[in-house]
Amino acid sequence: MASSKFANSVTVLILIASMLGVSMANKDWFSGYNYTDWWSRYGHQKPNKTQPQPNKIFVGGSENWHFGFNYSDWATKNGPFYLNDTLVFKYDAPNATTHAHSVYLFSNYWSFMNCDVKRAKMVGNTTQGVGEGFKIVLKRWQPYYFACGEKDGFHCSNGGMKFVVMPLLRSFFPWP
Ligand SMILES: *[C@@H]1O[C@H](CO)[C@@H](O)[C@H](O)[C@H]1NC(C)=O
Ligand SMILES: *[C@@H]1O[C@H](CO)[C@@H](O)[C@H](O)[C@H]1NC(C)=O
Ligand SMILES: *[C@@H]1O[C@H](CO)[C@@H](O)[C@H](O)[C@H]1NC(C)=O
Ligand SMILES: *[C@@H]1O[C@H](CO)[C@@H](O)[C@H](O)[C@H]1NC(C)=O
Ligand SMILES: *[C@@H]1O[C@H](CO)[C@@H](O)[C@H](O)[C@H]1NC(C)=O
Ligand SMILES: *[C@@H]1O[C@H](CO)[C@@H](O)[C@H](O)[C@H]1NC(C)=O
Ligand SMILES: [Cu+2]
Repeated sequence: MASSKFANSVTVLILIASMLGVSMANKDWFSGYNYTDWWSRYGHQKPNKTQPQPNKIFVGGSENWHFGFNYSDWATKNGPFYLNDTLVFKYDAPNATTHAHSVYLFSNYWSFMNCDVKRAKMVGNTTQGVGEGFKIVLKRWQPYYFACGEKDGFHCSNGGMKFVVMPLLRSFFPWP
């Protein structure tokens, strides 16, 4: 019993020794990376405390907010958006030739999918898109389900005037 334990200890010692030997032999492995160089490049940098500023995004870009444009597609291609970013909806006031538009927020995904504007909340009425446009700040970390509420949801379901935005948190560690 005792001798076999002793034998095991020896085996372990030999194993350790051989591992050390291997790592000693591979000592050069560490020198492949120039730490002095790394330090001179990054070591002295202080984390950049200046936060990136929130953006102002014009919904639809130069297309503004109108019937027959795919805003889901626009949102995918122009996202992601971040907390405290401002979305600006620009649309003309209705007259004899221009259709009315508005901005509604749905409380959940299913209302959004079904364009159930009756259960949505109007945030921008038909005249608020004029001039500087209707502005909304993405203050909360939640999905925002936007749509036009006109023609009982027709602009939402058939006019492409709907999109969802999930504002992201900007990086906690903006370094390096
Ligand atoms: C490592 O980088 C420092 C600073 O750039 C340089 O002075 C030094 O020569 C480099 N050492 C090697 C071994 O490349
Ligand atoms: C830190 O932020 C400022 C202001 O945004 C920027 O001008 C500068 O280049 C940044 N520095 C680094 C090291 O990222
Ligand atoms: C709008 O674009 C999205 C994503 O690109 C696509 O899945 C969807 O089918 C498009 N909708 C219409 C009505 O073309
Ligand atoms: C957004 O703005 C509010 C009010 O200005 C501020 O208290 C909050 O920290 C901001 N949030 C982020 C994630 O920048
Ligand atoms: C309706 O409004 C549009 C955009 O503001 C304008 O171009 C057009 O001339 C107006 N039409 C009438 C009949 O007032
Ligand atoms: C839209 O809202 C603005 C500001 O709250 C108000 O002055 C205007 O009368 C409203 N327009 C309509 C058509 O309800
Ligand atoms: Cu509309």
